[in-house]
Amino acid sequence: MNGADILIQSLINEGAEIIFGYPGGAVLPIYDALYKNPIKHVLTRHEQGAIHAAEGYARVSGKPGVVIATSGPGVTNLVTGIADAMMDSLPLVIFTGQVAQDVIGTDAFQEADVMGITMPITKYNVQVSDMKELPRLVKEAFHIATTGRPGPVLIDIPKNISQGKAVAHFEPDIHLPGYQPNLTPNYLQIKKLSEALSQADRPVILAGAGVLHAKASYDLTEFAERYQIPVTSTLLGLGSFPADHPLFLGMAGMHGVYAANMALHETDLLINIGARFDDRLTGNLKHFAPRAKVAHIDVDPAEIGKNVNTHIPVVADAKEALVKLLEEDMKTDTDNWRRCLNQYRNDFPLWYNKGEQGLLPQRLIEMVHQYTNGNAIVTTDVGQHQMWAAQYYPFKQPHRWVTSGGLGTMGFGFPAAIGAQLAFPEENVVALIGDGGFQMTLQELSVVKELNLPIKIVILNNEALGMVRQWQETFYEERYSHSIIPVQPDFVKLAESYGIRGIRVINEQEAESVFHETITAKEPVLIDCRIKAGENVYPMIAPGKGHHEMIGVKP
Ligand SMILES: Cc1ncc(C[n+]2csc(CCOP(=O)(O)OP(=O)(O)O)c2C)c(N)n1
Ligand SMILES: [Mg+2]
Repeated sequence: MNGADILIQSLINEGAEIIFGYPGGAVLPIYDALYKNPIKHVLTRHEQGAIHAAEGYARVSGKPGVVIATSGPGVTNLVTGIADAMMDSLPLVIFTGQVAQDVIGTDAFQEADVMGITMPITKYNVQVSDMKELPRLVKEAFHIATTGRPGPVLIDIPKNISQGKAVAHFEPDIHLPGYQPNLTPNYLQIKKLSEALSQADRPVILAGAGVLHAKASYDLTEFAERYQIPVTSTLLGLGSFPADHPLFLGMAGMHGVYAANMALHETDLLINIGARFDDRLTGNLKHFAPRAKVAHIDVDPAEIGKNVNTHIPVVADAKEALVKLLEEDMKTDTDNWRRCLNQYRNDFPLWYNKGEQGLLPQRLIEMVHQYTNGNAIVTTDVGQHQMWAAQYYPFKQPHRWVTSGGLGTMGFGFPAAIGAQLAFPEENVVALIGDGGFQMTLQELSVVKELNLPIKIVILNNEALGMVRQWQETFYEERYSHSIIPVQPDFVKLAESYGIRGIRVINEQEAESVFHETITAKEPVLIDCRIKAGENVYPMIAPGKGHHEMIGVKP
């Protein structure tokens, strides 16, 4: 077999169902192998589209997303997506073409230092130096990407390797002595956490994406219910606990719900399960959870104590830790605490100016929620619309929320919807996208048409880089420097030029009837929603402030 055939056979052996990619000189042998092989390949129209689609696929399915790109510009076009997957712990296996081994280091045509460029943004990267190693490297790549804390793994393949011939052995042993993720919690730490819980008056759980990666949502629900512990979540943790559950306080953080942020401020035992304590969640660390004993369950030991001083570290898979905690027998009494938080919830709920003229973005998301019965897979881009989606589309189930949390990548949401739809062809996938971000990856409309993917692209069009505009209004005395978009394409005609149905809505009534008619239709539709310009996301923790200092909170 040649190296490319060995690669494709190794992918099939790993159970890969679909590859997102883009061809070029250094991967021609691999594309030739794909020509002969039935494995499904989706040709996106830009490598960034391929990698975000793979992320969307991985996020909803839990399976690794597989990507192929050529050397040089092919790889550099992947960089944003690799960094995004690294920040949000998404399992990807990426294959990049490289110039032939004898010209590496000569500035050969389309040569880039892929290993150097991707070293800090991959969980692991390796360049193949011997073709016989390929089956083992592929197996190890899938293993590393999907175990412990998931992440992107990259294999760089020089062209002479994919072209050359060898006899391959397809049952390689994995040999990774330095990589042994610890999944099982230390018993003494579980004991300490149980004791702290039985002594606590005001415990709260902070659920992060680690709960989702560990598929531990049901264990989390059981744990919270058994001990009547209120639950809040990070942006990426949404869906890990049912949003309609009486113990759920809502999302915490910069645009979180007042009750959730006050729970973090007033708690005496903060149980972080699989969250990174990033700055958008914690606000000013000096004011973060000032009265709390902090317990942190995380499969990645490097996370513990990284940002927040931690009293009870538990290095473990979230599910294994919760199962062990459920074996303990504790007494808790959280009646007063829950009464207090319910009071906050009732007194300071999310609000918007319901009576106002125009199409309000918050109302629009509520309508999308209503017409999809709260069951859609929702992807978003980055900006105001992302925060409104997080606030106004409550998820009852896990693995339906696809957003770029860590890197905050504009251009993510639309291609991610393609990957999510390919993972679950029968599900209702709605991409909630800003007019700015859509213009970064809209070329993938071509893929939607080609594969007839019934994605609904809902553009929350405020003719602005809304989140930038909001910060300029609030913190830069309304100096709107380069945040208003003066010229836009006609998004309806744009969709039509790709052969996709496009509809414009300018008020609530139109939006209502269009969502009613199209949001669960079996064909792709782009809906250009002209939302009220100048609307802001509230409440908010301003930069440098603590959870107790939120602005835009209204009784
Ligand atoms: C690739 C990239 N460039 C710049 C930014 C900074 N940024 C964050 S939100 C935002 C505005 C996004 O505008 P739009 O897509 O229209 O969404 P809106 O905020 O209006 O809902 C910008 C420029 C980013 N997050 N990603
Ligand atoms: Mg916008």
